[in-house]
Amino acid sequence: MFQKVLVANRGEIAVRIIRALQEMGIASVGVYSELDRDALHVQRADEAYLLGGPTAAESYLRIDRILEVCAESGAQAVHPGYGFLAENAAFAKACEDAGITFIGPSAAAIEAMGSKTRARELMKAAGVPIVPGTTDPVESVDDARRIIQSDIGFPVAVKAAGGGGGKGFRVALSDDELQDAFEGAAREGEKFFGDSTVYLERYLPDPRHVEVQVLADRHGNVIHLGERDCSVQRRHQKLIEESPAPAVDEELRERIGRIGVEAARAVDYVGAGTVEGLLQDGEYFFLEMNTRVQVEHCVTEMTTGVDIVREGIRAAAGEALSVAQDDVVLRGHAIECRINAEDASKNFAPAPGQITSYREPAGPGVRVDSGVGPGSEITPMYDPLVAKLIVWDADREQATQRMLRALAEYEIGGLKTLLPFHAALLATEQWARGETCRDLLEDHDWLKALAFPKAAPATDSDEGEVVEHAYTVEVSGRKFDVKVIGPPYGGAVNGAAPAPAATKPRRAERAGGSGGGGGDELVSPLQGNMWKVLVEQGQEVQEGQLVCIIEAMKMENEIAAHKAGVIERLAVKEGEPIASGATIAVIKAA
Ligand code: MV4
Repeated sequence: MFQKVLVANRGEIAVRIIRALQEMGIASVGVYSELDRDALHVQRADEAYLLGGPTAAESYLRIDRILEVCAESGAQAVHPGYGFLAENAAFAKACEDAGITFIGPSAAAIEAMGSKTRARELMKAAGVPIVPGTTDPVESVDDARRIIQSDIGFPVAVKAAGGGGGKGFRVALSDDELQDAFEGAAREGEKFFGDSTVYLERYLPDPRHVEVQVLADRHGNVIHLGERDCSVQRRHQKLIEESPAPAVDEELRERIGRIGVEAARAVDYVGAGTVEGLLQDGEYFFLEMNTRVQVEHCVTEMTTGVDIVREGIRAAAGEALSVAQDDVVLRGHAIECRINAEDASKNFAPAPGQITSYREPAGPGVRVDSGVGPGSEITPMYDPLVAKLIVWDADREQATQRMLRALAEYEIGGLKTLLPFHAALLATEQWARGETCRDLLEDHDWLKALAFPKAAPATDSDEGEVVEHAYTVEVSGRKFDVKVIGPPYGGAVNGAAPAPAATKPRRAERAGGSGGGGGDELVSPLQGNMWKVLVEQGQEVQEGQLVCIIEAMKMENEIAAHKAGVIERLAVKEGEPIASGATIAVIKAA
């Protein structure tokens, strides 16, 4: 077994891996960017090294520097987590070449699954069912039209070969949408993956996203740990995951499990991996394989009791899996909610900022995997995941009740998060019936009802400032919670106050924190590239109307109008970089 492992990641997954290492008696080496000096994963690691500047390119994506830190620290292996370098075959290869064990599959397996056309070809050959369509790249719109006419029919999905997770995915319902879909998918493929190759699949109108967790070692053992349902997603970002899948019975579970195992065997997989697929009308199709540990691995850990991260480390070190397929027993039901720093009422706009007060839920069946604490800064530079809240209970209904209880217990001050969104969604009939909730996630009126309490109008000087103080008082032996709203006092607010969260300045929200303040200016809450501008100067817009989409960290972030009015000035152009805090538009009340 390794004595020392470098964790090439940040946030909750870095903390998760460090915890596994600690339990295994392995020393951990953390790495960080200039923005992450005070981050939790840095505090938790046994030792930590600066990688470089604030952007991912200057830090967590620097292969040369990470290998240098391995040499400097004496780490024998690297755990990549998810994102960043996790599915970078060149990194796996560079590790191999440097004599460092990459905790994951071979570079060849990463590469095979990285090309979606190659993966489809391999799976087809291995007898794994794929979504009907092409396994070869489609060269032109005319070729696509021919293939659709003879084999696939409309509607059709056009997907980028270098894609995955929905990037470079377009739908053409009929022939007149084909050219746009084809060119759109190719353009996105080029932009995000440097590869404009596309392929075609039959478009399934209402599938469920069902994936299966697999584990493999170097001794020929490949097992599966059952499936997860990740159908609650928006713009291809998963929001809620659960296991077992509501639409999967014992017979289908075995079939999906076998498909996962066969897919892994076909590429000589080693470690923890996930085979993603679509389930429609009892038919299951391979979609892609993620050659890494996934965000949602925790729900499977809860239902199987198997530590997936630990098994991945064992496998990389050449040890056999500690469980055989027959030992795997699924018990109860687990649900995971992704707690992102986003405002669901504003089209899931990013809401970075500093966490003031912070208290995690606890109690029976509750697990929190987070990378933050009080005072942590959620920067727009990295992904918006603050924490994952996972619960377990005997069945889906009770797990849902437990999740609602845990969400209510969770206190994250100073930041807008998806906590209220999850509480609202899990209370719906649609969720109770096990539906995919796709309509709700696009229902602007429903989402708008989740708006955070409006801040009082801005004041120019501190003179008119109004703050809210919460106190607990006892009157004749009975406890009352009172709120006093008025000018701030100069006394010690922190020391004697009930909790830091109780003192909440009621100033106007910082424009940067919400995508809009009390004024006319709509400012960018994050740094990125202007991907799409959907309004024109002089146009009238409604509050909450989509203004533009900013691409940052491979995520599309929708920016909505912070108020109704007329676009007096439009300060952005598609394709241009935009800084955090920069003006997008000036909207004057009509
Ligand atoms: C599809 C599809 C329909 N037909 N492929 C791909 C990435 C993943 N994020 C969702 N993907 C889909 N691929 C074909 N051929 C529909 C989706 C899809 C989806 C699937 C299940 C549950 C929710 C979904 C939300 C958006 C898109």
